[in-house]
Amino acid sequence: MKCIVVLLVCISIGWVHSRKFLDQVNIARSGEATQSSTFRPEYNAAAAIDGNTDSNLKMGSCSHTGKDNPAWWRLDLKKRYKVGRVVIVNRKDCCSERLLGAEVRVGDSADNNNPVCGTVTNVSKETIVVSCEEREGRYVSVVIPGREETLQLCEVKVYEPSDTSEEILFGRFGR
Ligand SMILES: [Ca+2]
Repeated sequence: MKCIVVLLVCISIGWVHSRKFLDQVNIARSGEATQSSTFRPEYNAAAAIDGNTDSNLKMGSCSHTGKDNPAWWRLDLKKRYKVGRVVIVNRKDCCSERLLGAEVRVGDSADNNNPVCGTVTNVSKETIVVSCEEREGRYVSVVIPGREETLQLCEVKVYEPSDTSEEILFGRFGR
């Protein structure tokens, strides 16, 4: 009997936490994206916030700049938010190394000149999670500083602070 009670309590706690994951909203979806240049019209900045995490460029859901210095992508959240995590889905069918050194910046400056909250140092996995530790701002930028480069983002998800990772549960299929 005692075991059953303990089991039910554990299931209940798990369910409450699961709801918490499900309720977390990707605030990037309601923002507006721009980028330094657009390689082809179908690779526009908005492709990185269309809710589709397909990492094959040819599927038409990745943003892709020309070769710029610096190459950048910027999301206007339309109002100030505290940012907990930024989840980037990198291009996987080719050229994932182009994202190395990219900085995620959060702040109120519309020219990308905001504090850096994380740098991409590993592109071995297509999903990259950057913790922004509740930095506040209206703009989230991804910038590749210091070299001429192409910036490709198959999805960028932005979450307000939370104590958990939706990616663990939903992975690429997250909202
Ligand atoms: Ca996409």
